[in-house]
Amino acid sequence: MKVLVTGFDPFGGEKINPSFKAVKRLPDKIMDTEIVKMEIPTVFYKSIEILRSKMCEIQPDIVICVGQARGRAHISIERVAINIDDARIEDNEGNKPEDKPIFFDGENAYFSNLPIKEIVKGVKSIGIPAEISNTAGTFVCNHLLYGLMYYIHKDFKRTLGGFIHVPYLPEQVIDKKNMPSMSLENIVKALEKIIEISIRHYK
Ligand code: PCA
Repeated sequence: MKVLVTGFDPFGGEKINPSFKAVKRLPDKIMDTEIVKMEIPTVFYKSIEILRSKMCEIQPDIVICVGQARGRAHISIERVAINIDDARIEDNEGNKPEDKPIFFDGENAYFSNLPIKEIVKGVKSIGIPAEISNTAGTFVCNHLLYGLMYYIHKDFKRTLGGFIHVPYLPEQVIDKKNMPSMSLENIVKALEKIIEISIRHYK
């Protein structure tokens, strides 16, 4: 069994992105299962293409993508991705699509097929705030989750996939007023728990 876990590079003027910082720190094996880690550029379409080619190469059983969510205090387990790009800021290659469908032949929305409620319970049980989120936004994170679930429906029917949004790290909010953050240690612990629950659910 193999789990692919991705994080994004920094974007929107930030110097770091907690998502890949945390993914990088994950162990190489969890419950005897290989964990493959990968950084994905915060760029529309390129992100999906890179993820898809990695999935073709390693044929993972579970894919968990992770991204930074400004303003959120909890680890959020995304329920759904919608077929729309509507960017508030430019991505890392200057693209700023507005009200554009991601795939013309795709559904309006796809649900994550991870056990999202079990995951929320499990993360809370280790003392870390977690919640279900019913929107991954309309920027590159929603875009990547949409692409992941689109390809799971088309070509990787046995694969479990989902998306986790994580808060800023404390060092990112030093000069931001009333902005929530979470320690890297807790984010890594939460991701380990999420992977463990997903592996157990798959088996
Ligand atoms: N967060 C952005 C894209 C990359 C990331 O880490 C988002 O929420 O769309």
